[in-house]
Amino acid sequence: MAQAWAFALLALCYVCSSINGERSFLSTRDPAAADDSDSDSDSSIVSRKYRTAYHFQAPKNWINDPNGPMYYNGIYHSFYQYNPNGSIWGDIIWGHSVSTDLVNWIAVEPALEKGSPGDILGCWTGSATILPGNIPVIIYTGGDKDDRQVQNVVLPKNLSDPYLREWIKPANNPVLQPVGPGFNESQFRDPTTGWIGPDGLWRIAIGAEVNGYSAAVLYKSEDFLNWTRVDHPLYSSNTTNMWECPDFFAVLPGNKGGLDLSAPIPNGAKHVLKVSLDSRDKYFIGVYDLKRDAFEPDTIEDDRRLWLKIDYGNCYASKSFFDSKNGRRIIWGWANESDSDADDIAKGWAGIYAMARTIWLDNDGKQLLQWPVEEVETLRRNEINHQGLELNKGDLFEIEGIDTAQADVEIDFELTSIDDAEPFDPSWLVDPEKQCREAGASVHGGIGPFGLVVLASGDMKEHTDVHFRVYKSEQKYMILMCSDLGRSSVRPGLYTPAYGGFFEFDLEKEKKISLRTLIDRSAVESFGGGGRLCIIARVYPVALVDERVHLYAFNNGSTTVRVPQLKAWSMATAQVNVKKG
Ligand code: DQQ
Repeated sequence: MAQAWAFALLALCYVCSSINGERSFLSTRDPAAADDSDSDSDSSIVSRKYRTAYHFQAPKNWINDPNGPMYYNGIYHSFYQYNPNGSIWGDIIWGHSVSTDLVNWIAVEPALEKGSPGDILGCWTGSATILPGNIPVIIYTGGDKDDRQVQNVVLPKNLSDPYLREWIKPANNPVLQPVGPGFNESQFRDPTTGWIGPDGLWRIAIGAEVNGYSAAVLYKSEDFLNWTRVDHPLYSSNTTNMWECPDFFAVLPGNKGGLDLSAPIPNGAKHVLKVSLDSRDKYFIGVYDLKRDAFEPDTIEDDRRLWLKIDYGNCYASKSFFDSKNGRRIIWGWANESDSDADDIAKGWAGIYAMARTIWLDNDGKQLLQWPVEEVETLRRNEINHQGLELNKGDLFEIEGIDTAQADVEIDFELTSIDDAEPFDPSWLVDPEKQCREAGASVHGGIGPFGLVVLASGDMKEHTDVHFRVYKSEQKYMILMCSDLGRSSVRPGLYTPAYGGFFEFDLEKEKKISLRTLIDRSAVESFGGGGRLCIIARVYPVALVDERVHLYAFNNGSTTVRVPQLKAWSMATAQVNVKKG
């Protein structure tokens, strides 16, 4: 079966791509080829078929950072940076949606509108905290008339409204100003959720540039209204630009349960500081020294390209919260469009969120793991199941019987031998995307590439490849995971990188490398190695609009890989902000 598909597609691809010794069934990256789209297809960017069916998005217009996510009295709240007037960034206020399951959302009135002295220029990113007495409070950044970044708070007008539709700005605003030696007034934003220290006082951290350093500056307060700056930051670094959207939380190694940062933290817990910079969300794992009231990473690399990332693809400004309903920590981040501003204006919308993910710490305490919240599985329909497949070098196996534009795929790969693993070069770690660009799905390797080809056109001119390669390092195996958009669309003018990252894998112990991919029209969100490495990508294949897209499992490495288990489902369309509450 697999062989048959390989031969059929081989034949097609010999026609559609140039062949040399290192090329096979998938045509290689060829930027010039991106210009050969037929012009009839150009207007297809406005097609509703590019709108995701179960990822979070606004009813229309532009969204960016997730803000103040929280679970309160039976309801999940998603606030979001929102432009009420168009589909590019501007006029930012807080959109607001509510949900009971993190999958289906009801759009309610915007929670925050700009216009008071502390937010005359806009209501930017912030966080929610539940105060004693079960009172939620939001602290957020506003731009004042002098273009300074200041922090404001708002409280719900009516606690008995289950959706908390209206929020009141107290007269105390702005509660925090960028004053103090070394502050850059226009680089002081994005306060975290508050946590209580051993002295019973609230703390928050705010992203700031101080004396040219990036810092998560620390403030204390008794009442969440009057704040004092602590004389040292929670953490700072001289290796980067300003950190946007800091997020600070606690996790227990190997424990999927989440922790509430304001509750007593159990022994053995670690702390995580996430910061957003260089278009990526990077994080440190370490300890929060209560005596010094400061965070200390376990390890710190001077080269920030080596810092761990929440997601190695198109994901930024993520924010987490403790879900007291299910005792887990949930994170979500913003996945911007990869088309042009003109495309977004034509579409009338821009921006989605990665699926809400449960986030926890690996057993060895060295990295975070993430997995889509289990509620997303309620959308699964008509399961298909294959067992015991064998993929030899050059095989493509078509996965049929589901809606391949809207699907959830779980596939395990088992290696038949590890003898052919090529040596790992540690210098690759600084630029895994380069590796993914150069070692695309069509380039044969020792072990790998193997993985999924998604959103492929019938003629294979368009395809997005999510795949692994296995390398042998001195003591361990290193896995390169790529999500290569180089041939994702024949439309011109799109951003089509090859995203990628490396993770360590104990192949002798674990035997299988798992891949889960959520395909949602213009979103491809992948979880490798049980959630060790996540990549969300935005793609716009013309085939999605004009024809039917295809889905394959493939292997293009010398070593045969077994697929002991492959399950896939069509995904139903969720009710995402379709009706007003
Ligand atoms: N987006 C917000 C800022 C934040 C940035 C403005 C990060 O508060 O720093 O929309 O994407």
